[in-house]
Amino acid sequence: MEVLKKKDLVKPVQDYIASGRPFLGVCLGLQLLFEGSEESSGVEGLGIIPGTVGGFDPTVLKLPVPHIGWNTLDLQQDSELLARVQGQRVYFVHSYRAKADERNRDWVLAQSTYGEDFIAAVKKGNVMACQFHPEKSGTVGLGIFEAFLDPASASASASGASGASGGSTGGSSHTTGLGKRVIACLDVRSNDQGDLVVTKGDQYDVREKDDTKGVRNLGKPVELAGEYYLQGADEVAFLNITGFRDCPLQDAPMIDVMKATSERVFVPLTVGGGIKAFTDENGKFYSALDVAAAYFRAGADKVSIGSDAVDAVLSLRARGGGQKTPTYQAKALDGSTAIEQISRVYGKQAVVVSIDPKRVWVADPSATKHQVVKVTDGTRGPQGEVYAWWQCTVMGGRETRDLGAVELAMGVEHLGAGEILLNCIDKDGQNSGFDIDLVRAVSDAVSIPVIASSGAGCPQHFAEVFEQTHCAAALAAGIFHRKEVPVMDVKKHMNDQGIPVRI
Ligand code: 1PR
Repeated sequence: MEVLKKKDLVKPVQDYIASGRPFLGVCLGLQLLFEGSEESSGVEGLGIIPGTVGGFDPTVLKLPVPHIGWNTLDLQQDSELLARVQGQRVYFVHSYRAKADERNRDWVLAQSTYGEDFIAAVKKGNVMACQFHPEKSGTVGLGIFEAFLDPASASASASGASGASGGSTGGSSHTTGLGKRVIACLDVRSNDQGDLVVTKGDQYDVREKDDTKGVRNLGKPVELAGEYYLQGADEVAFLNITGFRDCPLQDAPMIDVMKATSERVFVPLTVGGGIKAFTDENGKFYSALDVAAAYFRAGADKVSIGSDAVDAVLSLRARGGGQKTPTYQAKALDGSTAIEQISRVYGKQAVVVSIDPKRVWVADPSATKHQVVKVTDGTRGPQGEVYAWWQCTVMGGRETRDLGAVELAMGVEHLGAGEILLNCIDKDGQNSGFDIDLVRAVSDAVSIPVIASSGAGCPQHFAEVFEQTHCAAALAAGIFHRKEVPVMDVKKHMNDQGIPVRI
């Protein structure tokens, strides 16, 4: 609303809608149609639909917030717009939602459920809007835009629609509600010849065993992203693994990768590596928000912050003390961190924090100030230890910090991060399964979604991590790059196990 007001667009938009010409709002484009939102109290919306937008409350829902991922729709009216969506999942990413009531019920085109029912789409006359993102919902979503542009052809094709979704094989899922996500990850860096390549490490070491061959080269980023999209990946993540030492806005190959990818991949894209403030050699300062904004303009949906998040939480703790189980609630936020700045402007759902922890064994929980877990996966430390904590690292595992992964996760949630990408250096590239104890410890400690990462070697590993922890998504790299298992086979296995998933 601030931008619409600044550009004198409030009245023109209201007049356009009143004229009866076709209007399609997406996400905030739906929320703006209401009278206001708890997200910015006192700010008037466009006032087209009666009611106020409220927030999902994780303490009431007992679910992570933001609501991120692929969910099913419950259609309340017949419409060409959503005719082809029946039975398919579409992509949502939001912390605020509008609810149906007696004043706005005639507007409700579809509802969805996330611990409670909320409005997923509205329609009255020629005014339509979706809370979900058609542009990120694969071919199902693109079909919604086609239906908006050409309603007649949409109703004709709907009657014979097979309902195939973007990158799916058209198989049917027997579950409803939010699906667990499967994310394909591309670790990207320049090889010794200076070409940007997808690489993959073993415990973060990306060089071939025979070092004369240099950095492992597994393909081209844009092509591989396109392949995983067609295989049914729910999201694609790019991590510029040497981003911490480059200036991402100067020599900007990752920006070009995002632009090219977003023209052919219609699921959410995350980019990480080097999301931090920097000063170039001419002394010009760029804030982390400038860097993130360049990536969002290039087509990224989320940015992932690694090393800078560790520093941010260490300084938060320095301001408020470093107790064993941190409760950050009382500590003032000063707006100085990248997480706070980016989430204020783009919303917390756009800020992922990537954690790169290493397991540290301890003989006894009293031997460390960090939050310790009794390990259940049968592994033991070198002296037979059964207790461990996971130490945060920075710069791709090159340096450690005196901070545990659970403490970091709680700290970044407090700073305003919307999601956690939880890697594990010990498990990376090992194909022995996710570190279930780590994923459980972190996903139980926060109320934002956690993406389990590192170690996937077969479809059963994905089912295991979803069955044994509260993680919202699982990410893998090597298993897909080595072409051992296509993404859709993982998802079919999950579906066979009764895990909700988009297939
Ligand atoms: O610190 O903000 O510049 O961000 C750097 C980013 O680059 C971080 O997200 C960090 O995780 C990542 N990164 C840095 N070095 C490496 C490396 O591998 N040498 N990659 C690296 C991290 C981990 C996962 C990997 C999973 C799954 N890669 O993303 O894809 O472990 O692998 P698997 O399925 O093959 O086991 P900053």
